[in-house]
Amino acid sequence: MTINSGKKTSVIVGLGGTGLSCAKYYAGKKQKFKVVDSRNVPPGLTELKKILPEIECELGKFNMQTFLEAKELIVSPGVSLKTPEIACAREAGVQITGDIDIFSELVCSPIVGVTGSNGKSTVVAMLADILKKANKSYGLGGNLDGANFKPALDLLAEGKKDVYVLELSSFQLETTKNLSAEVGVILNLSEDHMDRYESLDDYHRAKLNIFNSCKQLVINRDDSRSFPVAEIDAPVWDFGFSRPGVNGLGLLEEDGDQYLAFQFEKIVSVNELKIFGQHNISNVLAASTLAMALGIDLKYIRKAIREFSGLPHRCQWVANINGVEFYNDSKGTNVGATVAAVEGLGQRIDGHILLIAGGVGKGADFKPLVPIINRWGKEVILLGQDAVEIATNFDADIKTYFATDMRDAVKAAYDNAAPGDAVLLSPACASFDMYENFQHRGESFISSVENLQ
Ligand code: UMA
Ligand code: ADP
Repeated sequence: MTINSGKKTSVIVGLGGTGLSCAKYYAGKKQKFKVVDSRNVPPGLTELKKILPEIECELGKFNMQTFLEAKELIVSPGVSLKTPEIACAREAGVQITGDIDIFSELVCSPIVGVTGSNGKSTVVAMLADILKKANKSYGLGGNLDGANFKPALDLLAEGKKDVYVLELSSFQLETTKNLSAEVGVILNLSEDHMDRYESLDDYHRAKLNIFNSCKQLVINRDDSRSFPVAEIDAPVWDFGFSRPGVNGLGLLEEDGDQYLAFQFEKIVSVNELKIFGQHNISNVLAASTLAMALGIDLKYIRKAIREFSGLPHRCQWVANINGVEFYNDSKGTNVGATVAAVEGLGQRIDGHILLIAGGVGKGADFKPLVPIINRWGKEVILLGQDAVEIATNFDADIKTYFATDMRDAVKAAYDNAAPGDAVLLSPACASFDMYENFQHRGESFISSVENLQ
């Protein structure tokens, strides 16, 4: 392989999925680069050695000199810009970028950028279904996981698409200075990743990069943190639970029924949706508003949202055993998500909720769980690293149980449940103290439920 000459080298920081996608892209461009990762054996190493054996890798503790001498740093989302080597390089004038800015500069088709604390994967999946119904080709990537894992730059190998739909995390947005999306949205904002950010404002600041050079905006009327903070000269669409306005979607009441509507036009009745909970109504409104901003006809939106049955591990129904329902919300990895899941399910069932929670709390404040557990809960079953810290928040009359593992947690919940109650796994925490990822945790819950039968 021929490498451009020139003294300075681009440095790809991180060799996970993102780093690997950047390496493939830079190699294709024949651009000089090296890869660094603070892990001794990063996940992308085997693949990199196979496809690009000549690329220099520095593994283990970061070397300050490498960062200071770089032409530019392409930083992976898992690495904070506050990492001392990156902060010093930035101070010294080294350019910092990320895969999303590189991607957005390359593609000509419209990009839809979706961020927010919760609901991103659900909304992008629903939007993809709408685009499919409308016969639009699309690329779906970014902060998706599991079977849908697709770093943005890997979308380039799939050929040109009519639209690109990117799920974007605050980590990715830290390095995204010029997304130039056709339409961007912050779905909602509540605490997450407080082990990486100094404050909610710090986290919010990263999210706001979604609106950089945006051509159209979507805002959530019910969450002022979804609004841009600077004046942006672009059309604004909105969604929320109140009646829809001129450029917005919302809910209309008629004869005791609730309808999702655009202006005065009803789209579907809430009863027709297959997914439940206020949070999911908000997600449907968001996906529909994004589609409208793209000029998609309402008939396609209507068809897709009626059929959408939700993603696995998000308030997913698992079983009914002797009148006790079991729901897997393993993707509830922060407090806001668990609050939404408990409220959504609490309103739906006759009995009470036995909540299985716990794991890595990421520095969160668990207090917002207290009122919803007081209102809808019967027992909280805790497991994982931050189980004790979570338990200290609850009122004395809330029954808590410390489980040794998932099987124990599920059995304990079932033993105390009565017909009409629901056992809900919605951990409010990350999973990596006990599991490979949230899918693995959800599967462990499902197999523990099967084990009861
Ligand atoms: N890491 C190091 N040293 C390094 C580089 C990374 O210790 O030098 C660690 C990080 O701290 C992190 C892990 O390695 O814990 C992975 O980091 P990465 O940047 O290599 O991750 P990728 O494999 O590139 O995956 C990233 C996103 N991961 C993170 O932001 C942690 C994936 O989102 C995303 O799908 C992928 O890019 C493609 O765009 C996952 C995620 O957990 C699903 N996201 C968080 C979330 O949703 O809450 C934000
Ligand atoms: P993300 O991709 O942002 O993590 P998901 O669509 O995967 O979002 O949903 C993750 C979890 O967040 C769900 O399991 C549910 O508990 C909760 N959730 C989903 N949508 C919302 C929303 N709009 N508001 C609050 N919580 C939500």
